[in-house]
Amino acid sequence: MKIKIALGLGFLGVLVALGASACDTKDSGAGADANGLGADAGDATDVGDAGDVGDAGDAGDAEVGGCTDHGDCSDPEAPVCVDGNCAACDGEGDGDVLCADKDPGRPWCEAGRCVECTVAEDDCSGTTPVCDPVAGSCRGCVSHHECDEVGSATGVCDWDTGGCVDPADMVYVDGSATGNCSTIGTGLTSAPFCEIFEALPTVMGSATRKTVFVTTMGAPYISLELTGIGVLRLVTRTAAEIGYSTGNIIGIGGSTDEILVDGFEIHSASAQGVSCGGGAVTLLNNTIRNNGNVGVATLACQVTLIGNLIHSNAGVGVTITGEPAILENNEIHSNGRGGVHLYDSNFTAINNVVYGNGGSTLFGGFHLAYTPGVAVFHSNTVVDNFAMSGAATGVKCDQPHDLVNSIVDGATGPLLSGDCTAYFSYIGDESGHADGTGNIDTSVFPSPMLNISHSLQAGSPCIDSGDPVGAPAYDFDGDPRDAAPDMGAYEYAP
Ligand SMILES: [Ca+2]
Repeated sequence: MKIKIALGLGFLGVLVALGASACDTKDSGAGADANGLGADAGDATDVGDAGDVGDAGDAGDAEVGGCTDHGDCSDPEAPVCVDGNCAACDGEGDGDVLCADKDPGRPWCEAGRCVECTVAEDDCSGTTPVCDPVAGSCRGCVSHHECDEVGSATGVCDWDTGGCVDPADMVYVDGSATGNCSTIGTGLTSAPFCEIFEALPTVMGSATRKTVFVTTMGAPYISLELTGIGVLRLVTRTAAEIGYSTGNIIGIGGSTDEILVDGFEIHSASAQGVSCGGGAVTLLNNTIRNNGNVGVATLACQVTLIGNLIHSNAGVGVTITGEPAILENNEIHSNGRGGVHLYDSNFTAINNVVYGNGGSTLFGGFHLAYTPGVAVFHSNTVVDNFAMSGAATGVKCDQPHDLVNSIVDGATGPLLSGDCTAYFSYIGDESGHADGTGNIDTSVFPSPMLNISHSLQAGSPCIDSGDPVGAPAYDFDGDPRDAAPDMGAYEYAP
């Protein structure tokens, strides 16, 4: 109520009309109030109620409009009908009883609103275990930490369902010197396996996705061949390392494999960090670095990359060929042969920060080598990449591609080449591409004004200059974007 009161009499007037309109519609029985907010202004009874509404500004009085039952009260801040007025549920009587009477699905009174759940009541479960305090409703988890908060026994969020993983679907690996692991362990926390490969036979062929949870990695790991495992979730919350392979570190290749790898540091292979030749792979929140060839290389494998740091690989950071790819919120930098190569693949690339990639190479940041289908390039920041003379340091478009709400900049160019068209973007030079609508004129604004992290400085021309249509709800950091989204991966926060 405080917020609405602060908005002043004009807004209260709207609330009055809303209450009166609902009441009149119900009374008439015809549902014929087609005129909306102003239609009932002449109703003397409702105007009389408006006097009560004016009192809402007084401390402790939350009544905001006439009603005959709870169903007349559509404002979530005044959801129940008390003494003929819609009111907050915590004013008079037992608020929980009032709310349950109105809607058994929202039976709790919390801060004046009727809600499905409260954090204190711990009444969310299953695939919606988290009570969202803003919405007052149960939702799926979005982090492992949230599973801790709701008292999950495993502390692992199931990204497929939104639920926290059931203990029965966990297989533990703990190779710490002080641990109690065994090569013939059971995978329970009381008898974990020492190494990942020892745990794999217990999950192979499972109809449901089992979780192999790594607390501490044992002996220095060489490589992990996961082809033919089936559905598997491989998780660590301690950034356990997998590295030093003489080939690829993680290999996936079975057409029915669905492998999710979450939270690891995957590094120092002589070949690829992660290689997938079939099925599907999801990489979440991993660091993939310093491998001798490509960081993530896939062929005919469905790929989802979210929240990864992919850097300092000798080859390209990410090479995807032939199957749909989703790349969101990744930081991809300092890879020797370029940042991201998408070849003959439908793709969605959103909120990625791509910098310092390439050298004497055919491209720097992105190479979009693709037959048009689904192609979304939105809200990416691609800066300070390198390429051979005449090649695009930013984005190379082999076919027509739209770059939207993005920043492409750098000291060497051309920044774009081929058939790129920019919309609502900052492109640091005017050559090598077509201009759609909404772009920033770089002769007027010679710099996008980025911090070292590539977020936006105060006063950047990219602030509030993106297209709201199709903009992602969140930015690189997971912070919500406002109604006037910024160009690039970051939404500016003062
Ligand atoms: Ca903004």
